[in-house]
Amino acid sequence: MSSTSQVPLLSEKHSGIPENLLEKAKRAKALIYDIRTKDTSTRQRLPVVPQGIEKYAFIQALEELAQQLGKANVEINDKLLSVASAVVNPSSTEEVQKIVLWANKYSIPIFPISMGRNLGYGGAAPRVRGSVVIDLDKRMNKILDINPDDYTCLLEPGVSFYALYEAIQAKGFDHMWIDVPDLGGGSVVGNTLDRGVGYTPYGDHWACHSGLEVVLPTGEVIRTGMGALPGNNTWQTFPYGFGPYSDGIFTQSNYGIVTKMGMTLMPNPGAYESYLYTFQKEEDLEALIEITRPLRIGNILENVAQLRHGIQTIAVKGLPRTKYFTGSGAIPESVLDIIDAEFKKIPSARKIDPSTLPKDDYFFSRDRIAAGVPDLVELLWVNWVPNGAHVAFSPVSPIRGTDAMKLYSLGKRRHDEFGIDFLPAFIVGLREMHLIVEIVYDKNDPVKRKAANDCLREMIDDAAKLGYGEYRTHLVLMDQVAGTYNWNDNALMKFNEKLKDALDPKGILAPGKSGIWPSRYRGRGWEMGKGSGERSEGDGVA
Ligand code: EUG
Repeated sequence: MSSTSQVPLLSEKHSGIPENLLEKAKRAKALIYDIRTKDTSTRQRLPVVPQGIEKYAFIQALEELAQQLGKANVEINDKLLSVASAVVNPSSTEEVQKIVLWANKYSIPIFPISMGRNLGYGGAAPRVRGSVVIDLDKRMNKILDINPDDYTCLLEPGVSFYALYEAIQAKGFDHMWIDVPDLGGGSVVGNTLDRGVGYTPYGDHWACHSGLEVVLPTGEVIRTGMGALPGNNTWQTFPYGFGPYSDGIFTQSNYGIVTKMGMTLMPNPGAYESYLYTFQKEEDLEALIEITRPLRIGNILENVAQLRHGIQTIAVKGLPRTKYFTGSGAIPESVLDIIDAEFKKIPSARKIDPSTLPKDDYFFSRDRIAAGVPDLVELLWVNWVPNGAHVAFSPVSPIRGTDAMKLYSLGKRRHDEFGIDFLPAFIVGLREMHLIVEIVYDKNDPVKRKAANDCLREMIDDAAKLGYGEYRTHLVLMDQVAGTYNWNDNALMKFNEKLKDALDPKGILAPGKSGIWPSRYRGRGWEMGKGSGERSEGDGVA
């Protein structure tokens, strides 16, 4: 089979990629396969049955669901995702309701995904083994509305950034921009609900949404904001409606399944310019951040700025570290000196003239992303090592030099301790920045895998001691991260659990997501943290 046939086009499939990115996608894929050391596609496993239900009763329950939704839409999972027992593909909000009612009847954990990409924080796997994945993208991928006067749209979960961009172009609405994250293949709804970020002035996706339709864990359907008023025409233009603003509890949570979301679109500014500056010395980071803060808060820099480390800048070319360094342990400064020497031809910071850059320089990808044009280059740094996988450390701080230095040296120290290359980038929002540190490791090497996990767990605790917390995280780290948000004797988690118990008394929806466990799982050792290793399950359910 050619690699082309494995990369579906957007014209063929809702989850495919735009034609103009095909060559890039093929190259990205080839680079990964190039340095893969073992074929992992042949592993076969029987479905894993969730704790708390007999295998036979479980299979019977799945058959009942297949009768309701059609056999083709309920797939028992005997391969690929070994954590999920089955995948269900609903076509409508009503079918999502049916699945939720079914899960309540049999106390079966369900785990909704939008497109299941989540390449930044871990993919489509559920937290609890044996969960039934509700895959919302296969049959719920409609763009329900694009409004060229209000600059809004209404989306189902299976609409990717690629698809939204192409639909706006196809309608000739070039007076509107969308905002895209680093990788355009993900779901707009999924990314927004995970509070993801992009790089135009509309980069805070959650702040730019307006209106949700949600299936609650007990099967009722609500519309938030103006959506609760029948016959309204303001669902996508006024996000708040009347009364308590409930939208927030459906982000990074397990309180409901969002089946529709409104999103605001940005007016095309007509002209824009991307800047690339280079800086030679790590010690200059503090001053650089101090300079960035007033520029950003004052909106002189009108969008999210990225400050990337030299190694990440090399790594995003997609070639392995062995091209540059063949020793073990972290890459030494002397290797970076090659780049450093290049930069040092200039006395201080230097503004790069884009016309002097090669046509395929990453700058141009960033330039497109800054203008809301989706791309896919960012993840190429996973090729830094063979069978590359990654975990991210994503603490938030104010845009201050001292905070930048504290987080930077904390990360550097732990990376050196574990012999891992340090690939940090500061993503500067409006009044805050996320430090994103990507640990790239060989997923087939248990020693490297453990080092990555241990390093991350240490950094999370180190950061919390200094008052920094993560804005987003992976399934295995959710309990630990949630545990750092423990002010006033864990008052916030107690509140979250109270909401969970009220909204989801059977505890069926995404148990453990964001560290929120339903009552039937609590006190049975389901939490993961330092010392739990790769064990993800507790001792049964009530
Ligand atoms: C990036 C990556 C993230 C994120 C925000 C930005 C960009 C990396 C892995 O997560 O949350 C350069």
